[in-house]
Amino acid sequence: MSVLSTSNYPTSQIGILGAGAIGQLIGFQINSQLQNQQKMSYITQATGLISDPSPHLTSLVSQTHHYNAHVLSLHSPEISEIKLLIVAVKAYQVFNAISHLITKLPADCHILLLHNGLGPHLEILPLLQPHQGLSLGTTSQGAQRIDKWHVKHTGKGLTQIGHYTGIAMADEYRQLLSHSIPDCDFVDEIIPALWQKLAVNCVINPLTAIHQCKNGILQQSEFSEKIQQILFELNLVAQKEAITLDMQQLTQRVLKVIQLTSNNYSSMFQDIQHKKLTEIDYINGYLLKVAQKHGIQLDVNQQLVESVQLLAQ
Ligand code: KPL
Repeated sequence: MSVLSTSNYPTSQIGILGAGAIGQLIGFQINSQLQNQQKMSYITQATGLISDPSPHLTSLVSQTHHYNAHVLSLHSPEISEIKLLIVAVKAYQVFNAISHLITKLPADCHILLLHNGLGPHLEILPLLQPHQGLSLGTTSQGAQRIDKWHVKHTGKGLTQIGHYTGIAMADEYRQLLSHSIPDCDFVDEIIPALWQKLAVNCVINPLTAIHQCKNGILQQSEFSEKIQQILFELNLVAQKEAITLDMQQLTQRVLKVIQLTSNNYSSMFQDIQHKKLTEIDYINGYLLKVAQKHGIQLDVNQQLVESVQLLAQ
């Protein structure tokens, strides 16, 4: 992997909103690409005095790496210098977080949303300043938070990023992200790529949460029909949105992710276990919302949403 010179990429100009497992993994990956001991900036909703953390990451080969980071609050003056904001909060937090931050960011700050599910890109459109650039992305890298500033990288995965609206991401940041995140592709058509990831989450997340199981259990034959039904309904809606999905490839992709992450507990399973809000409204719930717009009823996905909402009560 090549190392880029730091002069063009001051990390102080890159902010990561949300210091969860994926936010810290990406922060570490960007930081490792830079040559000198610059600090990553994590923006959190915390108030009051925040001391700089000493984050560390345990790699796939169990090596622990320490790196430098700042924590900025929403009121830190440094926010006005951020040129690339990577948003790695949960889908249901995106709108609120961006609405608090948007007027403090420079007008040319490019925003990259990186979360499970779909929908927040539409919610934040009215908040964007004229021409402000927005990219969307998805990653299937695995990461687990061991404690507040210690994250374990638990699985390799593909990261896809693409332009959505406004001014395109500056080349220097595209290059930085492609060089620092393993298996990171910039794609021309990000929305179909996000629908494919949506399909993965529409299957794995609610089924593992409802059946309280690891992802791998979904390989059992009793789940095959349900998986097909979920994907069939998803494809009906995708077609109405003029998104072409190859059902055979999509099924293979979902089964492959189940196999590759067989030992993991999905984020929705974990959210339910930890009594946290789930992203169901932005996964199967997003599908229902788009289906309703087209006058389609989705019985199987509707039932999944209701079951997860019941569990979450
Ligand atoms: O993205 C995931 C999640 O848990 O949210 C998958 C790919 C299903 C891996 O667990």
